[in-house]
Amino acid sequence: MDSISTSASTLRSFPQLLPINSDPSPSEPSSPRSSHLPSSPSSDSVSSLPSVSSSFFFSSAAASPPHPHPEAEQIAKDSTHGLVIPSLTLPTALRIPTPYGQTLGDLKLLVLGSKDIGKGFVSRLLLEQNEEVVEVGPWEDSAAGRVIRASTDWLEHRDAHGLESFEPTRNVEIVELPEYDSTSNVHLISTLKSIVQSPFYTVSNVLDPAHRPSSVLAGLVSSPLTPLYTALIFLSPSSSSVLDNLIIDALGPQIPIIVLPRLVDASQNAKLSSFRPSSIIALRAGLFHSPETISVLRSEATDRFLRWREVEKSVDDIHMSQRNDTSHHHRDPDGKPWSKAKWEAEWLPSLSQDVAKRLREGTITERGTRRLKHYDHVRFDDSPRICMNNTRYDPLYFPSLVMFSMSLLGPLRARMRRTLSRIFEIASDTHVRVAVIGGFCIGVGLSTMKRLGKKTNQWEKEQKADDIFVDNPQEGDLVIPIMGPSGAGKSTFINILLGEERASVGHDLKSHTAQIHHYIFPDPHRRVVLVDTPGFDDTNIDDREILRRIAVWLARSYNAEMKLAGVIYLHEITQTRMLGTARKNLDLFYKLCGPNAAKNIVLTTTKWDEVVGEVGVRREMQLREEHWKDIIARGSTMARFERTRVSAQAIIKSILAREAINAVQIQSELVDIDKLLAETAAGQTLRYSLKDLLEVQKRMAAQLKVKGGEEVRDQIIENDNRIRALLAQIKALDIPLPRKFMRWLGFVKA
Ligand SMILES: Nc1nc2c(ncn2[C@@H]2O[C@H](COP(=O)(O)OP(=O)(O)O)[C@@H](O)[C@H]2O)c(=O)[nH]1
Ligand SMILES: [Mg+2]
Repeated sequence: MDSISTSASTLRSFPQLLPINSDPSPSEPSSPRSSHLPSSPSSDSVSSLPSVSSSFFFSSAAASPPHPHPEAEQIAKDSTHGLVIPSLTLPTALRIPTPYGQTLGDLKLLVLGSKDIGKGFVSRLLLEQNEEVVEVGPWEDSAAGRVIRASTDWLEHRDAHGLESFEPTRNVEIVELPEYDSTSNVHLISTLKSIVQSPFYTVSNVLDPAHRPSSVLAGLVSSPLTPLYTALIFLSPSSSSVLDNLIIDALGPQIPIIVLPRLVDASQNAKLSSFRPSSIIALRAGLFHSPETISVLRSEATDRFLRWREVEKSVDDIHMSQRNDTSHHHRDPDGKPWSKAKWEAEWLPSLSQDVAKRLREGTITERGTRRLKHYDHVRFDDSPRICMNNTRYDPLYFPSLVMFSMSLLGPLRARMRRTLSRIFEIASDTHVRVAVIGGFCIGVGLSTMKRLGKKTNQWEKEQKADDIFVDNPQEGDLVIPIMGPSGAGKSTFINILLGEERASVGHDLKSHTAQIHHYIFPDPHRRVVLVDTPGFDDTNIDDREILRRIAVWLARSYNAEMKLAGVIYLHEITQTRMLGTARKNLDLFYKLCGPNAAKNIVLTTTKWDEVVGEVGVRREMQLREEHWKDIIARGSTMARFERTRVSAQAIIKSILAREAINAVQIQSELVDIDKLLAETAAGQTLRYSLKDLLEVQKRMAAQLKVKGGEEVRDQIIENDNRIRALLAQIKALDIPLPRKFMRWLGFVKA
């Protein structure tokens, strides 16, 4: 019913709209996507029409009214039918496309919402009374869900007799995905994933697998005719459920998600599109009136696709190497044999998490088979196709058992909810109510008495006696943390800025910077506190402890209402690639700061005196366009520290000119939400990266043991020590089970 009323009301709202040709497979147009539509006639009289438009009357497709009988339709398709007398087939005039509509390109939207949320209104609001839309097709069923296609332009078409006709471009596609409810389970997510990923295979099959992500590739894939879905519009209920969050978690890395109404929970924001309209009207304005918004969405979709492609490629590589350990034919683009160890070092810690996850999923489509499987699809059928979900459901297969158990979680929770509501029913008895209220009051009284002493936040329990902090923190103080890998030049930056050797430089055994030291920068208006932080991967102190020190320092300063003027991130321009340590530091830095702090971040390159010629400039460009791209797009700036006081002062000056912020992500996570350190985004990222490292060390241990002999004995011992240290850190970053349970029940914010 919904579909009928939508089409009907759409038609009503377009008085000039042409009757819709319901033929689902219009013949491929021969002309390019440009329209030379003559000005729309204002009256139906033949004499008032411009001469060129006489061809309208001879067209058989879009410009003719629907034919009541199938036979008639058959005749209509025959071009000789165009020879009927014009006045008898006078059509309504075509709507004139707007210049923007003509250049919009393909817009493919997925709409997802839980049961009862009424998804139909989104497509109605997007298409109705939209001046860019010149034609709306009927609702159709597809494998992905109900689809409606609309056009913002016409295609000029010339048949064998040289007669023109105009066909709708049908370049806007809105797919209503199947609705779900709280009893839906993991199958839903894998189905959604395969829908979102179906065009990924189409694109990936036509690309050279050896070609790594580059700006040229990104530019091509994000063109206006890209087959990728532009965005997923997620209609979330007022209180988002665990399943809603799971969906955002799973699909956020695959497609730009736009949540309506805008999500209140800021912790999910990093996974969403940067286009966050406040209403459907704002969404429509962004999609149909703003070329910038569309290009942002397309490039976000492309980034996600390219990342997916990297993960798939690595998974394939691992499979190839497992199948054929002495792989002669498998070589990396430089012609050297592929080395797993090199690959691991290169992708630690970020990408390898995704690869490891994909390997665990067990749904690998290996390179050879995937080619074969999708070849015919690419060659003969360019329409998106859902990839079959390969998950195995052998009841004795361990992942199946896990999946099965997970599918029970929804009903289990529903059951608990029912039990609780039955308890409430019993409580409606007066006597029981009096007793319950009495008990409740006593409980509240006791806990208030306990809390009256002092409420201790989780982060306060992480403090240690030898932590150093500002003596008398004040509300007006401005903090500038300086972060980056060890040896990036943080201490040198501070010394040169202050004009004296205050911070100890280089690596003495005590690793001076491992403690967090602060220095006051002279400023007449307020106190500016520079914070010298240790980098992750300090030789003497483990990463968890470094995270603890930075996190506690920042939480204390936020708690004391000190503000953040900005954050300086230092990176050596001498680094040839963003590998291992550099990558880990950058990932953790992003998670510590969160996307909302981007405008106050200065990404600074150091050691320019150590690079020659154009090398530094080229690397700087690569940082801007690749590794720092997202954060720069959110407002971060780049600077060079040239080991001079002037260049250091310029950086501080540019930070002090910005509006200070109250808190970066980890500060609000610890102080406002009262999370455990292990629950923060940075804590979780560190845990993942430590686990990946553990895998590498374990594999190394196995290799050393196979090798055997006296000479590797010391190495084995050292390796075992490293494994033990990693296990201890990972354990310290585990979220305790009772706390997990409370989070699951929603008593503690996840
Ligand atoms: N050539 C050169 N060396 C630098 C520069 N900045 C720092 N260094 C050296 O890099 C090493 C590490 O510097 P340090 O400030 O301790 O780095 P931190 O670990 O980030 O505090 C020291 O030996 C510094 O002398 C620079 O701009 N150019
Ligand atoms: Mg230092």
